[in-house]
Amino acid sequence: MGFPEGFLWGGATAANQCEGGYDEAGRGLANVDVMPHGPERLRVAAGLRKMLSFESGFHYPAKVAIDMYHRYRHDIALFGEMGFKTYRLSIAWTRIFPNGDEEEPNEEGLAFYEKLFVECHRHGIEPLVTITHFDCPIHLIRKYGGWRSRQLIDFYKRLVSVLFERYRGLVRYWLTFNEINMILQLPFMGAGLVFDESENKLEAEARSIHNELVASAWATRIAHEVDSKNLVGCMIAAGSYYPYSCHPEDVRAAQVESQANYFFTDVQARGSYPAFAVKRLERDGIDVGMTDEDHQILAENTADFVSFSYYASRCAAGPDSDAMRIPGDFFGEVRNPYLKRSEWGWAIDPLGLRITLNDLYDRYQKPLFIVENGLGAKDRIEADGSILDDYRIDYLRQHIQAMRDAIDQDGVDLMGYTTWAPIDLISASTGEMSKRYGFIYVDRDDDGEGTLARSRKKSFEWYKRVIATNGEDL
Ligand code: BGP
Repeated sequence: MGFPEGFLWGGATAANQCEGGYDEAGRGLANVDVMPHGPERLRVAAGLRKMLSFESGFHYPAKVAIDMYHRYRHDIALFGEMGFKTYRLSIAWTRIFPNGDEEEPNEEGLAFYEKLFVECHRHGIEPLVTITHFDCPIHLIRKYGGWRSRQLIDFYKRLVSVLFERYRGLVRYWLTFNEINMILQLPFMGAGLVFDESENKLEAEARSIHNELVASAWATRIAHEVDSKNLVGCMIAAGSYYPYSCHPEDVRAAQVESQANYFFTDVQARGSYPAFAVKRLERDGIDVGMTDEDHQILAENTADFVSFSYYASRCAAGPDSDAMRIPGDFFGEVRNPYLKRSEWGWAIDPLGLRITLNDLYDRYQKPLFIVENGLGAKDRIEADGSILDDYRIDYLRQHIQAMRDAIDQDGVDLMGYTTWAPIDLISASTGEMSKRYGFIYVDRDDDGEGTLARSRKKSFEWYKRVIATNGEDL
């Protein structure tokens, strides 16, 4: 009993949040490069602000990030020391195709990731590669309007074909789009969308979503054609919706919210638009541009496994409810009174992870993979240089326990678990360093100052033991 043999323990990062080296070896610029830190960041992420530029006077964290571009050997060695079985990382599209629409890839970019994957294998670590983690080449945004354009499907197909060919034998596990459903909250980050005031925003979003879903299905097909050993997963930001109360209006509100969330994985794991989505599009008078070929590609190329991030459960209430609402909250606007929250207001709910695992497994009956889970917190350095992050250990311990219950008692098929993030990096939502997730501390502050030196926190030894005992010793 307990975690199955071969369970994939590890950690997850994203290129723009850790690599830096934004203009090295022929790399082009992406949307995530021009997102400043501070309050302006979320307006840009939401597509409400015209793209900024490096000259604007803001601090752009992705320029240097934690400099993993130059330090990956050292960082991967630390992951190896913790006993990682897998390391989830993302490819920066603009290292491979600097503009996104070239015919030929950039050899230096391809060579970089090849070295990185070889390094992983030297430490017995299987790479798990996210093809796009919130990145889209700026050129594709300027020239084609981002994922609004069907042409991006072709550019993405070219990208994935190059990756699958080049990394055959080095990479088996692939994810097509990180948190594909976050396009609803973060359309610039998720799809390179910047809105004109006159534009039908709903339609632009729906078309972009459709194009990404079709691109994802093509990627799955090409991956299997290139190497039958390839396994391709879809990926959403999960977290089940609870009704605020048993009032039917609250229950219905939770159902509607979860359908909107699961819509993405419904298409990716089942191969067609669910009935509620078809009706919704009809009601809104939106045409996503579905072709006969799209229908077929979606139907024939469903994901091999369903992966997701889990930070919090969510809560929904009917329009007349007296529930407390938090405008702009990422994880649902309704505050769950039974849950404690992190310093950033994210609800902490380990049992919610077991509930989410059951929901997803019931819905899709495909293997699941938790590819992000963790606690963003401010760390304090003690006089002797140590960092005693018991709060992080407690959070992870409770979530791992919930996973074990889902496996042991509910029979959920879970392939692996990668924490977000094994090393401190730039936060996606704030663009700052002080929201830390790592077992490894990085000396860098919110203004981009610091030596970038790495050091082990208390949680480092703890996670190492968890892996060594396959989740027995928590
Ligand atoms: C997810 C993203 C990650 C990551 C994480 C934590 O939405 O996939 O990129 O950053 O959330 O969020 P944050 O960095 O905002 O704390």
